[in-house]
Amino acid sequence: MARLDLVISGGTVITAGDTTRCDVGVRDGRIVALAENLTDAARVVDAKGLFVLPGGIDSHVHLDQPSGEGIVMADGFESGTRSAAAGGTTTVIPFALQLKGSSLRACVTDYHAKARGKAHVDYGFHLIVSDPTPTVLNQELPALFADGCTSFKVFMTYDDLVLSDRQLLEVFAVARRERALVMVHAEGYDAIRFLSDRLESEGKTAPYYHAVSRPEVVEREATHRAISHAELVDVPIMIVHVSGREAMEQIRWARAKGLKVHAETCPQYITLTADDLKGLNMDISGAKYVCSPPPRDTTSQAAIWEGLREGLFDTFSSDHCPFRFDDPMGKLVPKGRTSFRWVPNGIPGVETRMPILWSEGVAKGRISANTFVALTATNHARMYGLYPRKGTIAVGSDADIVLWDPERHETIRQDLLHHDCDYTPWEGFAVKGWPVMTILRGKVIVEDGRVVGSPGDGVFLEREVSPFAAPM
Ligand code: DUC
Ligand code: ZN
Ligand code: ZN
Repeated sequence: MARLDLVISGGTVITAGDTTRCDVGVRDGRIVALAENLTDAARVVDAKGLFVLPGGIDSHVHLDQPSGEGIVMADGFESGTRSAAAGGTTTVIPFALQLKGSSLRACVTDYHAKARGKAHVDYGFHLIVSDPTPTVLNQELPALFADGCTSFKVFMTYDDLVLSDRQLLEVFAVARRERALVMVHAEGYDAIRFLSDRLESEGKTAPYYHAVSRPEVVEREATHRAISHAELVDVPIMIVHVSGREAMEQIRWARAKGLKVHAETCPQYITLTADDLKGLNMDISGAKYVCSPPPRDTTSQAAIWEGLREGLFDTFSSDHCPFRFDDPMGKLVPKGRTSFRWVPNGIPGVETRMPILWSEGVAKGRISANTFVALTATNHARMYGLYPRKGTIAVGSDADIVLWDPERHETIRQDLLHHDCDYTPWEGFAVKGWPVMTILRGKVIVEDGRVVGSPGDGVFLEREVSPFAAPM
């Protein structure tokens, strides 16, 4: 065999299906050998005592996304993917958002320009459809799917994004016809508006009331409605960022009827609660935890674990949606606006996603290491048309690998992280298990917490049609 570029030697290779002691041989950015005693390589990395995992895939992150007047997202492609790489993630799929009144194609062109030459890890784009005009539905979406953006998200809430039931049905029908995978943000617009108005009129304006304005029933109702629309049109859907039992019950019910409903959850729903939004005595610091759906309570966390164990959840994503805290363009409620309603929704988490799931899941005996790999990498690749190029360790796959030290203790702190956000919701959170090396297509890009790769190492991924999209 010709000389290898890289050998990862002496580690334990973990995939979604297997755990094997073997070396990994890499040439030209791909895995070319899984065998014992590989030695003839330009570089040999000693992985004794470490786990060798597929690089993480985070299929739900927001980078450099327009976020409303006067508000700026903390991370663009450079800092967001730097943070991803440091956390063991080698592929991200952020969202190219259509601004109402704009062409979706133009938004995607802009988004390519934002990403080009900046990314430390590979990336694809989901689309966000906010204005489903006939041109968007019949020309732009089909053309963008053909260009490798094979999934899109729709919202059932937010003034700038919400689609009516009629519009949801129309975009679902296009997804069926074109074989795109639809992701749904399931929270009901009118119920949130009603509750928010009532809370404000009672003077309940602190960040905590964000959680009160979006109770589980609001998520449950929208989840049921999305499922019913998908049933009418006969199209599979993915319910993203599921926060607790109520929405899960709708998903179980749908699956029992034979409907193709997929589900994602996130670190916030196994580690945070609505009480975190109270901050210090109901002050603005609670805004650091404002995200949607909001974190619930410890009973919901237990329900989410049940779902992670039983396979209800296909993917575990960060929903990294970073806004700086001490910044008038971030979480600090913009001038003259006085309630939770104006706090931008979202928290940073692309770097802490894998350590949190490993520590709370694998180290605490709740899930196996193989399930961890499925939830953080393999299922994302399968769901979004990247498998087997990404998401596994197999001959022929891209050599996207993270070396994982299962014994390493860390305390998550802002100064450890690589994002451009100015806080982490997990400040002081102790974890066991940490990524010690990240490799992208055979190139070491993070070593012992130091980012040694460069912006531009990551490339755009044209994704295949999802095998979970509507059948031909
Ligand atoms: N939905 C997301 O997916 N991310 C952040 C905010 C939101 O509402
Ligand atoms: Zn959402
Ligand atoms: Zn999101």
